[in-house]
Amino acid sequence: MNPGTSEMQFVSALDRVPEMRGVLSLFEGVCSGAADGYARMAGKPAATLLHLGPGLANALSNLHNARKALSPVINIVGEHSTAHLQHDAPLTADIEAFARPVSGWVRTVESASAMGEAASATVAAALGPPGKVATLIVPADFSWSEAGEPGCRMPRPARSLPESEQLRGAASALRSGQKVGLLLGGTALQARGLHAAERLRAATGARVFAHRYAARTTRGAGIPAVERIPYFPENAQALLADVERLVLVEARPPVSFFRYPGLRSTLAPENCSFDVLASDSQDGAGALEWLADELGAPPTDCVATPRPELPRGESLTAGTLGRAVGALLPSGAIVSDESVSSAEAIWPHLAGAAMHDHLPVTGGSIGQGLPVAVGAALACPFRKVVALEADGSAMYTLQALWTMARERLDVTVVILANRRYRILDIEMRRTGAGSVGPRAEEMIDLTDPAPNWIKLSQGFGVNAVRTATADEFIREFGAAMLERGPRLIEAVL
Ligand SMILES: Cc1ncc(C[n+]2csc(CCOP(=O)(O)OP(=O)(O)O)c2C)c(N)n1
Repeated sequence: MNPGTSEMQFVSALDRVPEMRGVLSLFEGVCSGAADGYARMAGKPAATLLHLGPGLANALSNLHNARKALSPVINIVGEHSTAHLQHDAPLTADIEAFARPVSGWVRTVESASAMGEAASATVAAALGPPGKVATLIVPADFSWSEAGEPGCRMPRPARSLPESEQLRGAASALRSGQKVGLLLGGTALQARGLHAAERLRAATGARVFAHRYAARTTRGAGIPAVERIPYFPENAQALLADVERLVLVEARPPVSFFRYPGLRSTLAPENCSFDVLASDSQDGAGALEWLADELGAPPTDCVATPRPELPRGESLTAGTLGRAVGALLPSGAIVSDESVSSAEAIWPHLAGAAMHDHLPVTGGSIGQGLPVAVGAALACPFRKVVALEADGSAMYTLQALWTMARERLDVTVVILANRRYRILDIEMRRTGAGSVGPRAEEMIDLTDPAPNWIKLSQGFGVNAVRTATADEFIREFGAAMLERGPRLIEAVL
């Protein structure tokens, strides 16, 4: 939360309602990203408390990411007192208009007596399925007026299995003799769905792909590996080139992040047909299990990807860093991944790591990784959280470090310090925008001055070290995995 005058009753109530844990963030984009991270790991919503239109506006970017993640998130946004709105006071804004594009549900409470029912309705809207961003706008005077009864407790609805027509359609796709791929997204990318998909792969030869921007993927030892759709469309189209039929499991037909001159947006071959096994509100894992049983696919032994070798004596690159993280990550870790241009070099090495959950940026809006790490650590206090953070992206919401220190969260932040918006070098070439002259270079370069991550981190109360070789990184990251509490490791790439 990041409260203001119109939310004072709410803040005061924290001392009378011990069931509600208030966590202060120093920027609203941290609140919204943390609520997303919490939802991805806990499977139930956290709430943000935001101050009027401007507070909500600061939270929008990570609410956009939360919407793409299908995370259940509740925003409680204070509004001026009803009698004050007519005066267009400084903080007056059209809060509903700010909320609508990122919210699946918006409501301004109509009266003090409606507060309880409105709160319950907000929780129900957020839960879905699929999860939604649900925004409740609360005029200040309703918080100081006599209210009605508290709302009812809202049950978490179970996802239902798809209709039998959908299930049978997918079964006939897998029996068709065509080259079939399964594209998994949403909740299907956790252990149950992945094991069922592996049975289908082993029994039918179908390939198993992971939607790139799904909220949470379980990976590592004991979890069947899947092929993740690559970032660049040429690579993605090459991976999918042989697929004749794609069975969608809580996923949509895949598209590239951007369109480039001379390339198409869609990633599956143009003549590929699609079968929807489960929509994003249905039980994809249950549907995969049904399908595996229907096709008589026996249980499989999971072929383990070997743990990567420690890159001793090597230089520090995204690849060697990925190997070190893959080798040293403890079982049950949570990886918040905002590694941007380093992602492709790191990703394969984490397949051989101990079992962990991987949380990517879901909506392309950078500044998400540190807040998501905060939320994941709040949801899972006994699991190690590692944030792999490109240095440019980390700057957007670095106030998250202060919340990590304040709440003593068990988060290790790894700053991938290439001191550049490196992906933009690549995109400049790919879009055919032209060469990078000295003025353009200034829009991509982060060396003049280079942000001092050690001082920034220490300034927020998080211990920090700089590492410039693979050996130094192995030492510091290894130590961080054995101790609890927040710390930051700058990896100079
Ligand atoms: C909110 C937002 N602003 C701007 C961008 C455009 N953008 C994409 S990546 C990037 C910089 C990436 O730099 P960094 O995080 O250091 O990663 P690197 O490319 O160096 O790996 C920018 C500015 C974006 N995606 N989202």
